[in-house]
Amino acid sequence: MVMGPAGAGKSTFCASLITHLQLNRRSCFYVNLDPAAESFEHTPDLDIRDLISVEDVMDELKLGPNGGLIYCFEFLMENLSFLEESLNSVTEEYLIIFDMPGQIELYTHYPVLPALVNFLRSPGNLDIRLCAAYLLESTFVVDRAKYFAGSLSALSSMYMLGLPHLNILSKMDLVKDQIRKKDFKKFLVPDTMLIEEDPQEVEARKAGVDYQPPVESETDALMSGAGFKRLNNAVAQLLENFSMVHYHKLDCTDEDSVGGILSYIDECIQWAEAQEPKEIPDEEYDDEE
Ligand SMILES: Nc1nc2c(ncn2[C@@H]2O[C@H](COP(=O)(O)OP(=O)(O)OP(=O)(O)O)[C@@H](O)[C@H]2O)c(=O)[nH]1
Ligand SMILES: [Mg+2]
Repeated sequence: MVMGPAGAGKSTFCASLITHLQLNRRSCFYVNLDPAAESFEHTPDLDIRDLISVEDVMDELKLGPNGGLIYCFEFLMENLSFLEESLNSVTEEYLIIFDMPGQIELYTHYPVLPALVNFLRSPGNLDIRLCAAYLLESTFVVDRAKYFAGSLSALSSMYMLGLPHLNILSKMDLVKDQIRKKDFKKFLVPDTMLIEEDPQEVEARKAGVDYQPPVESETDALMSGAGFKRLNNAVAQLLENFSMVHYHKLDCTDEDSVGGILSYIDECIQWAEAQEPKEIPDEEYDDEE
């Protein structure tokens, strides 16, 4: 189940994953659960828009995009046979890829996703071995506050869904020339130190030049005051105490990177263990003789 905030690269990752699976002769079943999606590189095998679309909901019920999305998910929960009819016949050989919407409330506090996950994985229903792939843009590391806010959203979705969970920093091609590999390593496990240090001061120290902090406006002064720092530290400490969020790197333009993430997913859902042993056709024995 590919999740994460708006524009994190979920649909692009789904497309790269499908291409990779096809090249490796593996079967996959692509489910679009974003009722506001517009276009796809690979046509979904099952599409929530065939049941309900945000556009229709917004027109008919006069809701905004977020309210419309929540309505669509509630409607899906009342019509689970839509999923059941198609997914029932998908065998264990298939990797089922759910492309999720980017509204963050789905992953932080709204109870509809845990209910959907329970339906998909419970043995009495579809009995799918699920794994969450939570994407966050790697460009967030440039702005520490964004990085920590994103990491908190990842933590809350881990906590809320209780699924095997992979956190992924996407779009690595955008940062790999800007941040050295060694410096990037620090962001793979959120660390309280990261919120305490001033990146410009660190750069200046490395270059051996004197650093003068910029003159602060009144708002800046408030945002860098002792109370604000303590609050930020407490948030960062929360992540460190739970010690649940660490990241894998993903560059969708690099096939090896997509393959690497797939191997983690396979491990989480124990894909290999679920495969039936394949019988070797008789002709192959004849060839060897
Ligand atoms: N450079 C680069 N751009 C990417 C990558 N992945 C996604 N993008 C771009 O980021 C933008 C958003 O990508 P999407 O895949 O639509 O993101 P999404 O998470 O599905 O977005 P929503 O469904 O709207 O929440 C698009 O312009 C993509 O081309 C990547 O690995 N590298
Ligand atoms: Mg998308």
